Amino acid sequence: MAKYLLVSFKTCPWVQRAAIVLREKNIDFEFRHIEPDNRPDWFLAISPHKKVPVLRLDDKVSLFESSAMSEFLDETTQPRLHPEDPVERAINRAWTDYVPTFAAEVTAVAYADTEADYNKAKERITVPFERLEAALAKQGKGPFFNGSKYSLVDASYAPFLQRYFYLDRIRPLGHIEKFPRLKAWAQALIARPSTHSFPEGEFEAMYRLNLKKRNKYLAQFVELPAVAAE
Ligand SMILES: N[C@@H](CCC(=O)N[C@@H](CS)C(=O)NCC(=O)O)C(=O)O
Repeated sequence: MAKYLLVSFKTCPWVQRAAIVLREKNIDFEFRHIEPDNRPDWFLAISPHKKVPVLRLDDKVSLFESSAMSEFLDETTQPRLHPEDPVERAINRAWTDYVPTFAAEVTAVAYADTEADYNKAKERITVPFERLEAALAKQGKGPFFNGSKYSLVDASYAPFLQRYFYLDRIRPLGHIEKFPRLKAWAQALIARPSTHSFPEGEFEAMYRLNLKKRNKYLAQFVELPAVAAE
Protein backbone atom coordinates (compact mmCIF):
# COMPACT_ATOMS: atom_id res chain seq x y z
CA MET A 1 0.00 0.00 0.00
CA ALA A 2 1.30 3.46 -0.88
CA LYS A 3 2.48 5.85 1.83
CA TYR A 4 0.50 9.09 1.75
CA LEU A 5 1.61 12.43 3.17
CA LEU A 6 -0.83 15.36 3.00
CA VAL A 7 0.86 18.73 3.49
CA SER A 8 -1.47 21.37 4.84
CA PHE A 9 -2.20 24.81 6.24
CA LYS A 10 -4.62 24.05 9.08
CA THR A 11 -7.52 26.17 7.80
CA CYS A 12 -7.11 25.65 4.03
CA PRO A 13 -10.42 24.51 2.49
CA TRP A 14 -8.66 22.83 -0.46
CA VAL A 15 -6.58 20.73 1.94
CA GLN A 16 -9.77 19.91 3.81
CA ARG A 17 -11.34 18.61 0.61
CA ALA A 18 -8.41 16.23 -0.01
CA ALA A 19 -8.45 15.12 3.64
CA ILE A 20 -12.18 14.37 3.38
CA VAL A 21 -11.60 12.11 0.37
CA LEU A 22 -8.78 10.29 2.19
CA ARG A 23 -11.02 9.81 5.25
CA GLU A 24 -14.00 8.66 3.15
CA LYS A 25 -11.75 5.99 1.70
CA ASN A 26 -10.29 5.00 5.07
CA ILE A 27 -6.78 5.65 3.80
CA ASP A 28 -4.07 5.99 6.42
CA PHE A 29 -2.17 9.21 5.84
CA GLU A 30 0.28 11.47 7.58
CA PHE A 31 -1.27 14.93 7.99
CA ARG A 32 1.53 17.49 8.25
CA HIS A 33 0.65 21.11 8.96
CA ILE A 34 2.95 23.96 8.04
CA GLU A 35 2.63 27.72 8.51
CA PRO A 36 1.64 29.83 5.47
CA ASP A 37 4.15 32.52 6.44
CA ASN A 38 6.98 30.13 7.07
CA ARG A 39 6.98 27.47 4.34
CA PRO A 40 9.94 25.17 4.93
CA ASP A 41 12.48 24.42 2.22
CA TRP A 42 11.51 20.73 2.04
CA PHE A 43 7.96 21.88 1.20
CA LEU A 44 9.05 24.44 -1.40
CA ALA A 45 11.04 21.66 -3.03
CA ILE A 46 8.04 19.32 -3.41
CA SER A 47 5.20 21.78 -4.18
CA PRO A 48 5.17 22.97 -7.80
CA HIS A 49 3.04 26.07 -7.08
CA LYS A 50 4.37 26.45 -3.50
CA LYS A 51 0.77 25.92 -2.40
CA VAL A 52 -1.04 23.38 -0.24
CA PRO A 53 -2.41 20.78 -0.52
CA VAL A 54 0.38 18.54 -1.72
CA LEU A 55 -0.20 14.82 -1.58
CA ARG A 56 3.14 13.07 -1.54
CA LEU A 57 3.11 9.44 -2.64
CA ASP A 58 5.76 7.11 -1.23
CA ASP A 59 7.97 10.17 -0.76
CA LYS A 60 8.57 10.10 -4.52
CA VAL A 61 5.78 11.93 -6.38
CA SER A 62 3.87 15.11 -5.51
CA LEU A 63 0.25 15.42 -6.51
CA PHE A 64 -1.08 18.96 -6.38
CA GLU A 65 -4.46 20.62 -7.05
CA SER A 66 -7.16 19.15 -4.82
CA SER A 67 -9.39 18.25 -7.76
CA ALA A 68 -6.70 16.21 -9.54
CA MET A 69 -5.81 14.60 -6.21
CA SER A 70 -9.42 13.59 -5.54
CA GLU A 71 -9.78 12.10 -9.01
CA PHE A 72 -6.53 10.15 -8.54
CA LEU A 73 -7.66 8.77 -5.18
CA ASP A 74 -10.99 7.78 -6.68
CA GLU A 75 -9.34 5.96 -9.57
CA THR A 76 -6.93 4.06 -7.36
CA THR A 77 -8.77 3.28 -4.13
CA GLN A 78 -12.12 1.90 -2.99
CA PRO A 79 -14.90 2.74 -2.33
CA ARG A 80 -15.51 4.56 -5.60
CA LEU A 81 -17.08 7.92 -4.80
CA HIS A 82 -17.88 8.95 -8.38
CA PRO A 83 -21.16 7.58 -9.79
CA GLU A 84 -20.86 4.56 -12.10
CA ASP A 85 -23.04 6.12 -14.78
CA PRO A 86 -20.90 8.22 -17.20
CA VAL A 87 -23.60 10.89 -17.66
CA GLU A 88 -23.98 11.27 -13.90
CA ARG A 89 -20.21 11.34 -13.57
CA ALA A 90 -19.95 14.16 -16.13
CA ILE A 91 -22.67 16.11 -14.29
CA ASN A 92 -20.85 15.57 -11.00
CA ARG A 93 -17.57 16.78 -12.51
CA ALA A 94 -19.31 19.83 -13.95
CA TRP A 95 -20.66 20.81 -10.52
CA THR A 96 -17.25 20.18 -9.01
CA ASP A 97 -15.80 22.58 -11.60
CA TYR A 98 -18.20 25.18 -10.21
CA VAL A 99 -16.64 24.99 -6.73
CA PRO A 100 -14.01 27.72 -7.35
CA THR A 101 -16.78 30.16 -8.39
CA PHE A 102 -18.81 29.25 -5.32
CA ALA A 103 -15.72 29.50 -3.12
CA ALA A 104 -14.88 32.93 -4.51
CA GLU A 105 -18.34 34.24 -3.57
CA VAL A 106 -18.05 32.95 -0.01
CA THR A 107 -14.51 34.31 0.30
CA ALA A 108 -15.61 37.71 -1.03
CA VAL A 109 -17.86 38.07 2.04
CA ALA A 110 -15.03 37.13 4.38
CA TYR A 111 -12.45 39.43 2.83
CA ALA A 112 -14.54 42.48 1.85
CA ASP A 113 -12.66 45.68 2.62
CA THR A 114 -15.62 47.94 3.34
CA GLU A 115 -19.23 47.70 4.46
CA ALA A 116 -20.36 48.49 0.89
CA ASP A 117 -18.19 45.66 -0.52
CA TYR A 118 -19.48 43.33 2.19
CA ASN A 119 -23.10 44.15 1.33
CA LYS A 120 -22.47 43.56 -2.37
CA ALA A 121 -20.73 40.26 -1.69
CA LYS A 122 -23.52 39.24 0.67
CA GLU A 123 -26.13 39.75 -2.06
CA ARG A 124 -24.08 37.95 -4.71
CA ILE A 125 -24.06 34.71 -2.69
CA THR A 126 -27.68 34.17 -3.68
CA VAL A 127 -26.61 33.53 -7.31
CA PRO A 128 -24.62 30.32 -6.65
CA PHE A 129 -27.16 29.36 -3.97
CA GLU A 130 -29.98 29.49 -6.54
CA ARG A 131 -27.94 27.47 -9.03
CA LEU A 132 -27.07 24.81 -6.49
CA GLU A 133 -30.66 24.64 -5.24
CA ALA A 134 -31.80 23.95 -8.83
CA ALA A 135 -29.06 21.33 -9.28
CA LEU A 136 -30.09 19.58 -6.06
CA ALA A 137 -33.74 19.54 -7.19
CA LYS A 138 -32.65 17.64 -10.31
CA GLN A 139 -30.30 15.28 -8.51
CA GLY A 140 -32.73 13.60 -6.15
CA LYS A 141 -33.85 13.45 -2.57
CA GLY A 142 -30.61 13.85 -0.67
CA PRO A 143 -29.19 13.90 1.90
CA PHE A 144 -26.14 14.06 -0.40
CA PHE A 145 -25.69 15.56 -3.85
CA ASN A 146 -26.53 12.31 -5.67
CA GLY A 147 -29.01 11.03 -3.09
CA SER A 148 -28.08 8.47 -0.48
CA LYS A 149 -24.55 7.83 -1.75
CA TYR A 150 -21.76 10.21 -0.74
CA SER A 151 -19.63 11.46 -3.66
CA LEU A 152 -16.66 13.65 -4.62
CA VAL A 153 -19.06 16.58 -5.18
CA ASP A 154 -20.01 16.40 -1.50
CA ALA A 155 -16.35 16.42 -0.47
CA SER A 156 -15.61 19.47 -2.61
CA TYR A 157 -18.47 21.69 -1.35
CA ALA A 158 -18.35 20.72 2.34
CA PRO A 159 -15.50 23.09 3.35
CA PHE A 160 -17.15 26.11 1.72
CA LEU A 161 -20.66 25.42 3.01
CA GLN A 162 -19.13 25.03 6.47
CA ARG A 163 -17.48 28.46 6.10
CA TYR A 164 -20.81 30.01 5.04
CA PHE A 165 -22.19 28.99 8.45
CA TYR A 166 -19.09 30.40 10.17
CA LEU A 167 -19.63 33.74 8.42
CA ASP A 168 -23.36 33.64 9.16
CA ARG A 169 -22.57 33.23 12.86
CA ILE A 170 -20.23 36.23 12.85
CA ARG A 171 -22.73 38.52 11.12
CA PRO A 172 -26.04 37.01 9.95
CA LEU A 173 -26.23 36.60 6.17
CA GLY A 174 -29.67 35.01 6.27
CA HIS A 175 -29.61 33.43 2.80
CA ILE A 176 -29.42 29.67 3.17
CA GLU A 177 -32.82 29.54 4.91
CA LYS A 178 -34.39 30.47 1.55
CA PHE A 179 -32.86 27.42 -0.15
CA PRO A 180 -34.18 24.37 1.71
CA ARG A 181 -32.42 21.72 -0.36
CA LEU A 182 -29.09 23.51 -0.09
CA LYS A 183 -29.55 23.99 3.65
CA ALA A 184 -30.37 20.31 4.21
CA TRP A 185 -27.37 19.29 2.06
CA ALA A 186 -25.04 21.63 3.98
CA GLN A 187 -26.30 20.29 7.31
CA ALA A 188 -25.79 16.68 6.16
CA LEU A 189 -22.22 17.50 5.13
CA ILE A 190 -21.47 19.19 8.43
CA ALA A 191 -22.88 16.20 10.32
CA ARG A 192 -20.59 13.86 8.36
CA PRO A 193 -17.52 12.96 10.49
CA SER A 194 -15.17 12.99 7.45
CA THR A 195 -15.75 16.75 7.01
CA HIS A 196 -13.75 17.52 10.13
CA SER A 197 -9.99 17.54 10.42
CA PHE A 198 -10.17 19.17 13.90
CA PRO A 199 -12.73 19.31 16.72
CA GLU A 200 -15.49 21.61 15.47
CA GLY A 201 -15.26 24.37 18.10
CA GLU A 202 -11.49 24.50 17.81
CA PHE A 203 -11.64 24.81 14.04
CA GLU A 204 -14.24 27.58 14.08
CA ALA A 205 -12.04 29.46 16.57
CA MET A 206 -9.05 29.08 14.18
CA TYR A 207 -11.16 30.43 11.32
CA ARG A 208 -12.24 33.42 13.42
CA LEU A 209 -8.68 34.15 14.46
CA ASN A 210 -7.61 34.17 10.78
CA LEU A 211 -10.37 36.64 9.95
CA LYS A 212 -9.37 38.82 12.86
CA LYS A 213 -5.74 38.80 11.69
CA ARG A 214 -6.73 39.74 8.12
CA ASN A 215 -8.32 42.83 9.61
CA LYS A 216 -10.91 43.33 6.88
CA TYR A 217 -14.39 44.79 7.40
CA LEU A 218 -15.74 41.68 9.12
CA ALA A 219 -12.91 41.56 11.68
CA GLN A 220 -14.66 44.08 13.96
CA PHE A 221 -17.57 41.62 14.45
CA VAL A 222 -15.42 38.60 15.24
CA GLU A 223 -15.61 37.50 18.84
CA LEU A 224 -12.82 35.26 20.00
CA PRO A 225 -13.16 32.78 22.87
CA ALA A 226 -11.99 34.38 26.11
CA VAL A 227 -8.47 33.42 27.13
CA ALA A 228 -8.56 31.53 30.42
CA ALA A 229 -7.20 33.53 33.33
CA GLU A 230 -3.95 32.25 34.85
N1 LIG B 1 -6.70 25.22 -6.77
C1 LIG B 1 -5.89 24.82 -5.64
C2 LIG B 1 -5.99 25.89 -4.58
C3 LIG B 1 -4.96 25.71 -3.47
C4 LIG B 1 -4.74 27.00 -2.67
O1 LIG B 1 -5.18 28.09 -3.09
N2 LIG B 1 -4.09 26.87 -1.51
C5 LIG B 1 -3.79 28.03 -0.71
C6 LIG B 1 -4.09 27.81 0.76
S1 LIG B 1 -5.80 27.57 1.07
C7 LIG B 1 -2.28 28.30 -0.78
O2 LIG B 1 -1.48 27.39 -0.68
N3 LIG B 1 -1.92 29.56 -0.90
C8 LIG B 1 -0.57 29.96 -0.87
C9 LIG B 1 -0.17 30.79 -2.04
O3 LIG B 1 -1.04 31.15 -2.86
O4 LIG B 1 1.03 31.06 -2.15
C10 LIG B 1 -6.35 23.45 -5.14
O5 LIG B 1 -7.53 23.11 -5.37
O6 LIG B 1 -5.57 22.71 -4.56
